[in-house]
Amino acid sequence: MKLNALKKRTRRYQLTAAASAVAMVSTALMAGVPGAGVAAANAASKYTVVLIPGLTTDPFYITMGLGAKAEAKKLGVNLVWRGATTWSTTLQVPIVNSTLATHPSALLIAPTDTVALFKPMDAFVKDHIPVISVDTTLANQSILTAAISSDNFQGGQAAAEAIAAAAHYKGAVAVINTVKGVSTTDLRQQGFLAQMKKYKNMQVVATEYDNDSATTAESQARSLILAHSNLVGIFGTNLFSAQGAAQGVVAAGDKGKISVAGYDAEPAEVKLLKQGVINILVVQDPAQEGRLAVQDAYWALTGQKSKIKKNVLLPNVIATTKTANNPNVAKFFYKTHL
Ligand code: T6T
Repeated sequence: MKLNALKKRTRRYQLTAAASAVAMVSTALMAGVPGAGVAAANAASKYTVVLIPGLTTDPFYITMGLGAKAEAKKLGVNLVWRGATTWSTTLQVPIVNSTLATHPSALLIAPTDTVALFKPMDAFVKDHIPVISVDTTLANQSILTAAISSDNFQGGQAAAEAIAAAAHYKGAVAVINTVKGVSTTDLRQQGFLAQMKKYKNMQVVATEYDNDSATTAESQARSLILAHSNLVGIFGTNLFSAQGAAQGVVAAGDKGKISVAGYDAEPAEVKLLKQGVINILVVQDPAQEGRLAVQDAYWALTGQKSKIKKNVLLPNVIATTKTANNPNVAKFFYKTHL
């Protein structure tokens, strides 16, 4: 399926009662580092599922790992967690390749590039190992057993609407994105730009790429503020971009003047949201993504493929400065430890 077709999908996930045929055994879940071997699988379980996140140090993926771990425990499969500590295709590809050498039962992965990861992931499929993308995905999804993500296009639209409303639908805005060629953040940007087009008195004056670094995003925000005196808002398309954008606004002394719409919800972002520096956070449900990915792998391995939904887009949760303390919102905020 084409990547942009994702945004048209509105199918919501369904949790089906987990199959109980396999006895519950303990789960192996370990923080991985580049070059480290796959964690020892529990010999008692028949299945070992490897989860390779975009990066292991990001609370979004840590929260995903927690959901996956809980589901693996429930289903009695071993879960191995390994990946690079920074967002890097150059680092992720060899990790994927070395994981294949261990012949896991299934691969769950957030590919760091829509194209570059196709071949390494396809090598699993050629080896009859099911592959499920979780969070990010490939441009060519034909090889995937399933693709689980959030509604990223809608999230970008929600961010645009929040900034526009705060500025009374007038003024200049900018996007601070991570890296080109990432399915999730590309779609968020597309959603944001599409929504902004609807406001005739608003202009998008810049789109920056921070390479997933909050420090870079902060200096980009400061430069944008200096360069555009009519700037009314910045959209940071992920955790690091949003955090950096907000810190840039504070450093420029423009809190309250320039609104920030961000993505995700790790502690520093939540603090900035409560302080009113960030106006809105588009919060995802990574724990649920992790649970669903493990469940799909289990179904693929146990002859229950008909239960798998090929494309799942989870709805976002919108957190604002006003709702940040609401327990129904706060329960979605991300965890920082596996
Ligand atoms: O926003 C998430 C994730 O959805 C995206 O694909 C990459 O960035 C995050 O991990 C947050 O840092």
